[in-house]
Parts: sequence; C-alpha cells; structure tokens
Amino acid sequence: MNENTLESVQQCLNQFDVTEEQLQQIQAGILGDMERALGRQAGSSPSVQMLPTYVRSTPRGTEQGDFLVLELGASGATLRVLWVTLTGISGPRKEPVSQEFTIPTEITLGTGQQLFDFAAGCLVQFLDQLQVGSQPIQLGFNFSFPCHQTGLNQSTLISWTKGFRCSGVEGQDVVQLLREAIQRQGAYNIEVVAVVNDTVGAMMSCDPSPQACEVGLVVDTGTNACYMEEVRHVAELKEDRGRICVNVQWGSFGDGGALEPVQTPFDLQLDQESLHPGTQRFEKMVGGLYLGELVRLVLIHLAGQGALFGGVTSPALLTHGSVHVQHVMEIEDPSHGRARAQAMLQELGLTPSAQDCAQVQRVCGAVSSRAARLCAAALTAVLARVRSNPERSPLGVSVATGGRLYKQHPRFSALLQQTVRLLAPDADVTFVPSEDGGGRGVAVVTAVASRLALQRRQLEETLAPFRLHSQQLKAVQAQMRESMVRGLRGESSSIRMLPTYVCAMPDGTERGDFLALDLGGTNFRVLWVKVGSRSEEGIKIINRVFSLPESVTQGTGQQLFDHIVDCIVDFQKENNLSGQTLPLSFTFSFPCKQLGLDQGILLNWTKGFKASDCEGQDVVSLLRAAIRRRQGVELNVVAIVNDTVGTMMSCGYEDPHCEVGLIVGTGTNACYMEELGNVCAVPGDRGRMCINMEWGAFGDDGLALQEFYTPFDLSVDQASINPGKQRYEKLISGMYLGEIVRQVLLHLTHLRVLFGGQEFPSLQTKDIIKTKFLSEIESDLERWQVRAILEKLDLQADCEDALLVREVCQAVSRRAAQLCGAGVAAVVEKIRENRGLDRLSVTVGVDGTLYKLHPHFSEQVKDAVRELAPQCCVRFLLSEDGSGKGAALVSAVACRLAGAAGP
Ligand code: 0WK
Ligand code: BGC
Ligand code: BGC
Repeated sequence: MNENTLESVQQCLNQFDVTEEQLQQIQAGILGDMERALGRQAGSSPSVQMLPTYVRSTPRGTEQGDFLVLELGASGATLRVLWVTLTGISGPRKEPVSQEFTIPTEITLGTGQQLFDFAAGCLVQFLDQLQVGSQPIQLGFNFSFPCHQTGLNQSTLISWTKGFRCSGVEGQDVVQLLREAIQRQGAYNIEVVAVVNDTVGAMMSCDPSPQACEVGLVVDTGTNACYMEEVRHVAELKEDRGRICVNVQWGSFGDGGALEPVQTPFDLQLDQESLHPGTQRFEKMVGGLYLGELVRLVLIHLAGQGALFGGVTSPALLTHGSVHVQHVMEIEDPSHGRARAQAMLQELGLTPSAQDCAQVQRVCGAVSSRAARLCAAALTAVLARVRSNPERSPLGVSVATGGRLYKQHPRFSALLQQTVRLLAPDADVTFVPSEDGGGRGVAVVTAVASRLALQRRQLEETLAPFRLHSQQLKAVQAQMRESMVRGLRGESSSIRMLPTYVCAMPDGTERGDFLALDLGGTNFRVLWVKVGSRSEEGIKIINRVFSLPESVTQGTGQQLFDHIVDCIVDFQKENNLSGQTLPLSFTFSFPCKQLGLDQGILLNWTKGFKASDCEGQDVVSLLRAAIRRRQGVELNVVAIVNDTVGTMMSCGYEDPHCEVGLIVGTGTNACYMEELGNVCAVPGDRGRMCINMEWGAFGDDGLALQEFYTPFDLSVDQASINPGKQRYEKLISGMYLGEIVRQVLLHLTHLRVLFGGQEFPSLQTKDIIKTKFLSEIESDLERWQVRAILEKLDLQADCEDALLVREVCQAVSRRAAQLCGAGVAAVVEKIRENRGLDRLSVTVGVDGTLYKLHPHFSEQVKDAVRELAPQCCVRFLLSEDGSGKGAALVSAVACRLAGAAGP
C-alpha cells in the first residue's frame, strides 16, 4: 500500500481525532447543559435531560428478598429476565438466575402492545422454568430509554432511542403498559414495583463498601450516565434536603448543534440514515449500535477513494448495519484482531489484503478511540457535578461501569479512564464494574420500591376510613335530620335543638350603644357596639381581647365570672364607659337551655372549659352575681346569645337572607330560623324562632357516627376532658383535628412508614399539633417548607415524610369538612321543606378560625353542601366582626320589639 493511500487513510482518520481542547469544550458544554437542565430555566433548551429517578440513596446492602428483573433495551434487540435473591449484609451472596431473549425486529419496530406482550411472554417462559409457584412476585423493570419519572413506579417514555420505535408508547407510562401485558398473560401474580434506567441499575449494583458508587456509566448499544445529585439543585422537585439519582441522558447532547465541530460527514450520514435522525447525536458517536456503522461508512468512503479493497465494495458492505460493534471489538483485539478483520471482510464479500485488514483495524481504532474519549469528556462533566457539592466527603468518587462495549472492548475502558485522568487530573476516581449487568442493582431499587409500596399501602389503609363517600355523607345528613326533628319535639335526641328566643332578624332600624361579651372561642372579648343607621353610621365596634388562663376556665365558676367582670371593668375604664349602664349582651358559646332571652341554664361545658358550679346554673344569674360582688359596678345584662346566633344576626344585618349561623372553630355548632310551630318547647305556631342546634353532641347517643370513629378518634375522645361527649364536634372542630393527626402520625411511625420509625418525644406530647399546623401544612407550600414546619415541632423529617404528613392532614381535615357539609345540608334542606319550596336560596353566616383560616376547609364544606342539598342555593357569608356584634343586635332587636310593643 503506497504512501498516498496511507496518507488518504490518515487524512480520513484525522477527522476522528478530537483534541484535548475540544474535549474540554465538550466537557464544559455538557456541564453547562446539565446545570441548565437541573434549573429547568425558562427559555433554555439544554440537550441533556437530567431526569430525576426517585432513587434517593446509594445501596445500603440491607435489602433482602427475591426479585424478578426484566431488562429491556440495555443491550440492543435483546431482553433479559433475571431472578435475583438479595441476602442483606450478612447473608451469603447468591448469583442471579437469568435468561436472554432476542427481540425480533418486527417487534422492536412494531406496536407497543406487541413489545410488552413479547416481554410478558418471556417472563412467563422464564418463571415456568423456575417453578416459582403462585407466590406474589415483585418485579423491577430495567427500561433503558429516556423516561420522565414521577415516582419509582411511574415512568413516561419521552422518546425511543437505539433500535427501538414501537408505536403507541411514547408519552405513556411504561409500568402501566407492562402491568397490562402481564395481566393479559394472566399466569403469575407479578407486581411491577419499580422502573429503573440501566445506568441506575449499574450504580445500585455496586457493593456499598468500601465506598458506594455515586455514578453509573453504561456504554453498550447506547450510552448514558446517572449520578447522585443534591435534591435542592433539581428544580422540578422543589425539595431542599437529601440526594436523588439523576439520569443524565447525555446521549442527546449535541442535538442542538454543540458537536458540529467534531462531527464528520460519516456522523452526519449515519444520523440521516438512522431510525431517529437529528437526535441522540452524542450517542451516535459513542454507542455500540453506531460504531460498527461508522466503520462501515468509512470503509465505503476509503474504498471509494481506492484506498481500501482496491477501490472495490460489495453489496454486503453497502448494506446498512452489516458491520456490528462486535466486529469492531474483535478487530481491535491486539492478538486476533487482524485475522478477525479478514474474516469479517470476507463475510462481507470482499477480498481484503493484509494491508486492508491493518487499515480496517486503524479505522476501528480511530472510531472507538474517539468514542472512548468523548465518553470520558462527558464523564468528567458528571464528576465535576458530583465533586462540586461542598457537603460531599472529600473522598474520591466511585463510578459503576456497565455495558458490553465498556466491558468487552479491548481498549475502550482503559482509554476512557486515561482520558478522564487527563481532563480531570485532580479527580480521584475508582471504576467499579457493575455486576450482573445491573440486575442486582435493579433488584436493590425494587427492594426499596417495594418497601415504599408497602408503606404507601399502609398509609392508604390507615387513611381509608377518613375518605368518606357520598352515600356515607347522605346517611349522616339523614340521621342528623331525624335527630333534629326528635330534638324539636322534645324527644330523646343527641341534638338538643335549643330555643333561643330570637324571633326576628335586624331590619336596620336598630339603634343604640351596647356592651357585648364574647366567651367560648379562641379569644375572650369585651365589645362596645354602637348601632347607628344602616345607611349612615352603620355599626361601630370597639373591642379588646382578654386572655383566659386555664386556671380560670378550669377553676370555679366564681373565679370565671369574677374574671369576666374584671375584664369588663377594665374595658369600661379604658373607654370612659365607667358608670354608664349600657345594655349588655353575653355571647356564651356553650349549650344553654334558654328560658328567655336573658336566661340560659348551662347544660354542660364543652371545648376544654370545666369551671365548677356552673352546669345546671343560669349563666346570666352567675354573671349578675359576679357584678354584684364587684361593688360600684352597674351592668344591665339583657341577653345571652350562642355564638352561632350572634354570627347569624351579625351576617343577617348585611344580608337579610341569612337564616343560618355556623361556627367551625375551636368547637362547632349551627343555628337556624325554625318555624315556631315545629318548636314544641315554645308555645305558639306563628312566626319563626332561632334554634341553637348544639350539633356538636350529634352521635353522643351512639345512634350515629359510630362507623366513622377510627381508633385515632377514640383515643382523642378518651383523652379529652369529656369522653363520650361532643362526638360530632370531635370529628370536625379545631380543638381536635390536630390531636387526630398526631394519633395517626404516631401510628404511622410505629409502622415505620414515617420518620424511619423514629419516635420523636414531641410527637408523644398531647395537643402539640395545633390546627393552625394543618392549615399551614395544607397550604401550597413546597416540600422543604413543610419539612421546616415539622422541624419546628422537633420532628426530623425528610421530604417524603413531609408529603406523607401533609396527606394525613388533608385526609383528617377533608373528612371534617365533609361531615360539617352534611350537617349544613341537613339544616338548609329542613328550611326548604319547612317552607314547601322546590328551591331555596339562603345565606349561612359563618365564623370560626378553622373555617376562616384553613386553605381548603370552606371550599370542601361548600362542595359537600352542593352535592347533598342540590335544591338549595347556599351562600356562605363570613362574619366580619364576630358574634359580639350579633349579640348586640339581638339586644337591639329585643329593644326595638319591646319599643314597638310599647310600655
Ligand atoms: C368568633 C366569634 C366567637 C366564636 C368564635 C369561634 O366572635 O363568638 O366563638 O369565632 O371561633 P374560634 O375562635 O373558636 O375559632
Ligand atoms: C437511553 C438511555 C440508556 C442508554 C444506555 C440510551 O439510548 O436513552 O436511557 O441509559 O441508552 O443503555
Ligand atoms: C358549643 C356551642 C358553640 C360551639 C362553637 C360548642 O362546643 O357547645 O355552643 O356554639 O362550640 O363555638
């Protein structure tokens, strides 16, 4: 072979020579793309994809169990099934049993159903031989294509690569497609619990000791890598702590043109003639599926120039895909390569000379060297990311390597490692061959996924009783309706339906100054309410919140009422009202049997109050007695009002359609305007009277709500100061939701579903979870923000825990809202039927911190009412100034009516 020929071969092969500078540019280009893709910056279109894999830790070696692994796409048109037994840290290592199946081309280019049915058929074939019987089998799916994962067992194929192009799969969840194919087989009870990219399988198959691999590298038909990234750098996850394995998908690097400086005409031709032109440009210069083809194109070119085979080609040489990577690897074998080259060229119908064979070896060498060096440039970009994390130990990085080209090519791995040392001289890198082609790694991920799947099932089982369906809600509505009617008739009922002696709503002509007390909610308030003309002054309120120490709410009645009078006197002084005897309305938010507007016998305390010597007493008398004890104080108590009534009146002043009052705060309750004829306890059948339902006690008679009471609710009830009482309230109101959540979290911790089973002392503390905690956790916070709230409670949580805690809060508060909605539906339906209307428009005046502050509670109540009372158009009007204003209006209306009635 003469000099010219050698020169023209050299000239041609020089094109495959990528300089160190170009490699550094490619390294920087890939690193830049990686960071842009992680940031998901708008407008940037990085060509690497950086896909989170939901693998959050490197292997711990503790995983145990038998797992079925299906490998698809890692090594060309082959599929492998493995049975992997993990024996944990101590157990003897067991070699996997595996079987490889060739996938016919009509399947790799056919429909998705054909592909997945083929795969499921192979699974059955493999299991038939293994005779595993009918035990449930956990399967890990090693699917080596770019997928957008939303969990360990959900993965949407973005696009096919390599030799695959099955229809009806891109954009689909491949786990679902496999599940359906397995079902169609109907042979084995196989549960697909994890889908893993082959790079992840390689990384996870490494022994964690002495040092776990943090990078997975695959060079087979395709090429790709994954690595452990700080989760806070992965924008789409919105988490702030921990690590996650990211599938780089570097095969598509250069799809935007970044590789043009190093691409040869052969690369362009190969791409044009490939299954997916314009994509996977980097892979087409590195992956085994393409190296043979590149060599073939160069041989044709050199033959065309007369530099090889005497300028002769052959139909076989001109046939796409006739030169495989296997050929290339064998031809580069230092001892047998030359002979292998001859054999291959003869198989291709050529008559190669010895020089031809030597040149063909050079061509193979040039193509594979470039591939190894380009792959090294990409790997050093990944190593730069891994090493850029300040929290990472300064120790070296272990890279798990997999793929036949990397493992079997005589020079590839050595050249790659050499180039890595050139490009990243200060990086201390250990290359660890992955075992079983990553099968063990996939089994490890499957073990983690099945543990998470079990946790998910345990969470669902725990929360299932909180998920109420409309039939159950309709039953609650009906039972409440029945109890209301029995209560109105004075028959035994858990809902006492207490007459309030409020028979009229404000009509805007009310006038005067009033004092009002508001006791029973989160805050105790004293108010000065000035009622002027609705069109001009309207209503002005001056109020002050006073603390109510537990020593007072749980002391003696005398202490409580003396404290109340002290606050009134302080307030009067502050507002220069001392010595003035304004009519005083008392919002007393507890069940009282009223004998008149200013007489109310306390039936029982609720909501954590238990001042002695009050139950069974007329609360107004107790207040008047305290006033008398306080020398020199004149107060004219004219009305005692439940907070629901105050809220209805206060909203009724704004909206005359307001005939229902609803409180969902510390406690819960409702009142509404009932036809007097239906109120047996009060004579008369004309007009209406407001009924304080005291629905908090619904179910106390054991005739309702039993089925809803979970063990968590029972624990909360048992630990309350009034066990067996206020059972409806204890499923709904703010005083209890936090405790129910705490009980559920304790249970999930016991099951090791939460916090890794760590029992934090704070979680043992009663009432440590306030309902405001639920509101915060359920608002649109990022995971890390939820985690920060948990930390405030000394609960060390990871972001997964944070999500689980949020799900628990959502389940508990949603049940509360739905049950509350069922109650409101019962009330408005009662009013509609009272009035014999097909359709009722009514306004519900609402107050209470849970209803007002929880991000979703109010909407969920409205949804339930819409579903359960479709013939009622219900408007929910938030009470602006609380029920103190309403209480003053009750007095004002009473004064107006008294005035109308004259002396
Ligand atoms: C504000 C009202 C008050 C009522 C309270 C209920 O003015 O009468 O008791 O709402 O909500 P909570 O403060 O219990 O959340
Ligand atoms: C795929 C990757 C895979 C790589 C190695 C590429 O074509 O897109 O997901 O990891 O091949 O098998
Ligand atoms: C009381 C009601 C009150 C409700 C809302 C319940 O515990 O029994 O009287 O309306 O809480 O504050």
